[in-house]
Formats: sequence, C-alpha cells, structure tokens
Amino acid sequence: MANQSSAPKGAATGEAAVDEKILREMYRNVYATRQFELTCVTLYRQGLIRGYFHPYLGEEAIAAGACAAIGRDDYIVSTHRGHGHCISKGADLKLMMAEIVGRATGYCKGRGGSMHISSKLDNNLGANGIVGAGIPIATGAGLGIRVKGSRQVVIAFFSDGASNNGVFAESINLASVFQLPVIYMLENNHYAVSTPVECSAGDCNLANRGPAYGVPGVCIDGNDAEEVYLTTKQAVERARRGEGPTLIEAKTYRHGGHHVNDPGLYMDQEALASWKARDPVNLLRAKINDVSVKQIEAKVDAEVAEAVEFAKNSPEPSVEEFLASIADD
Ligand SMILES: Cc1ncc(C[n+]2csc(CCOP(=O)(O)OP(=O)(O)O)c2C)c(N)n1
Repeated sequence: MANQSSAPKGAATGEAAVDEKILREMYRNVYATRQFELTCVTLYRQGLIRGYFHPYLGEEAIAAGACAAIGRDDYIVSTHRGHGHCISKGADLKLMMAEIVGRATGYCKGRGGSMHISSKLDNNLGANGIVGAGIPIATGAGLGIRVKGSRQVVIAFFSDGASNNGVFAESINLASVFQLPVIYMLENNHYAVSTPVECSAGDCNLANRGPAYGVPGVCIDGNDAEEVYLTTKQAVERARRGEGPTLIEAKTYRHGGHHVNDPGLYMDQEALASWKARDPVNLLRAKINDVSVKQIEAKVDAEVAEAVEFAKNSPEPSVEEFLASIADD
C-alpha cells in the first residue's frame, strides 16, 4: 500500500548520549506509569473503578521522554489516555489513584475520574474526554506565554485520531502565524478506537502535515524514551528562542484495545507482537545499571501500594459538599 506508516527516521542521531540522571528520571516515570496502570486494571476488574479507563500501556516512553525535556514551570495538555502525562509531569500517585477510584481526596475531589485529571501545581492543564479539545487549549496557553513574555513552553499531547479534527489545523496554523512556543506531540498509536490510521489519513506519516503550516515536522520512534527526550529538547530550545512551534510525530502502538473493556481483536496481531517486542519499559531498563533499576522499582512499587491504600481509605465525595460548591459558583 502506498499510504503506509513508514518507520521513524530518528531525528536525534548525532546527539550526545543522554545523561544518566535523565535516564533514571525517565525510567522512574515509564515504570511508574506501567505499574500504576496495571494496578488500575486490577482494581477495575474488582469493581473499584467505574466508567471508562484508557490504558497508556506501550506508549509510556513518549510522556516520560517529553516531560524530561521541560521544567516544572512549563505546561502540558493531556488527553483521555493521560495517566502517563500526569505521572511524568510530577503528579502525586495518591491523588491520582483517589481520583480514579472516585474519592473526595482525588485531584478533582473524585468527580472527574481518569479522563479529567489536572494539576495547577504541576502546570498540567488537564486531561480531556473530548478528542482534540486539548490542542486549542495548549495553543491558547502558548499565546498567553507570548503575551506575558515568559520563557515557558507548552506540550500538547494528542493522538492520530485527534489530528484529523479541524481544530488541529486551526491551532497549528495560528501557532505558526504567531510563532507560539508550543510543541505538538502527536502520539501515533496507529488506531482511533478500532480505525487504523491507514484508513483515516490520506498520508499516514502525520509529521508531513507540519510543513504545510510552516512548522517543522519530525517523525520519531515513540518507544525510545531517549529519542523522544532529545527531539523534544531541540523543539523546546527552538520554542524558547522564539522560533515557534514544532510538530513531533512519535510512532508507537497500543498494547491492547482502546479501553480496558475492549479486547482489541481487530488489531494487526503481527504488528502488535513486533511493537511489544520493543516494549518501551524494557528498552529503557536495558540502558540503566541494575542497582539503580532495583532501587527505582522498589520505590515505585511502594508508592503505588501506598496510593491504593490511600484511595481505598478515603471517603467518597459527599452530596452536601457538591451542592455547596455549585452554590459558590
Ligand atoms: C470530539 C469527540 N469525538 C469522538 C469521541 C469518542 N472517542 C473517544 S476516544 C476516540 C478515539 C480517539 O483516537 P485518538 O485521537 O487516535 O486517540 P487514542 O485513543 O488512540 O489515544 C473517540 C473517537 C470523543 N470523545 N470526542
């Protein structure tokens, strides 16, 4: 097929190796995201989590690599598949778990759940249940930064399905015209629910869309945290110099169906197996010494267990408190 998703070219070739400290930070975040979500899947099966839950399993290196390239003061905007973004931007696992389990101690007092986590403290402008809706929010934040005159940047995380919404075209065009400090991080996991990217995009190498708007488009391996980090770092430096936005297409693959109750039987099993063989957690683990790996994993395992206990022991949101909060508005 002419319109096939080609292998990433690897924008970061020739860069110096990534600092060990950054590798450890990224590994903490990919491993924490993996363990946090696997634990959530178990809690979901036990009936403790209700509604939808969209795992980021297999895509963890994108959030970890991108967030390692920005500071606490910089912004992110997330998606309905946003746990990895939140964790990599510094979210407290206890408050996340409480939110997902629907407890009053959660990030949104237990009223938002998995798809609505945001944190002012981390400059995380929020997950979003409306596909593509985060893209203009990020662009607006970029305009805000430009007006304020600060050196901050914004990363807009979104996926291939969202990139077909009109709002993507409007947003990236505006960012190009105003040279806004926005990094458009397109997580191409090859499916929008059950629709393969080959069936929804005229040219499924989605980085090619950037130059149409005067924006550099870079295609990378989204399972390689180092490559994501190095490419994002270049885009961030460019944005801080006032040279405008970058579109990064990070190719990856969901490890399962669209959400926790979708067996994903429509997925290309051969492609799935080959992406799973390049598991982002394993790829990064192989680059770090065993002692550090053990320390990081033990600490994260304890944090996840503590988060579960915290959530289970937290009260459910009260009707009285909810009604009082509406009255305040
Ligand atoms: C505006 C809008 N249209 C449709 C939906 C239903 N929906 C939820 S997730 C999804 C697929 C999104 O695909 P993509 O952007 O590729 O993200 P992914 O799930 O692959 O991470 C759709 C169509 C929605 N939530 N919002």
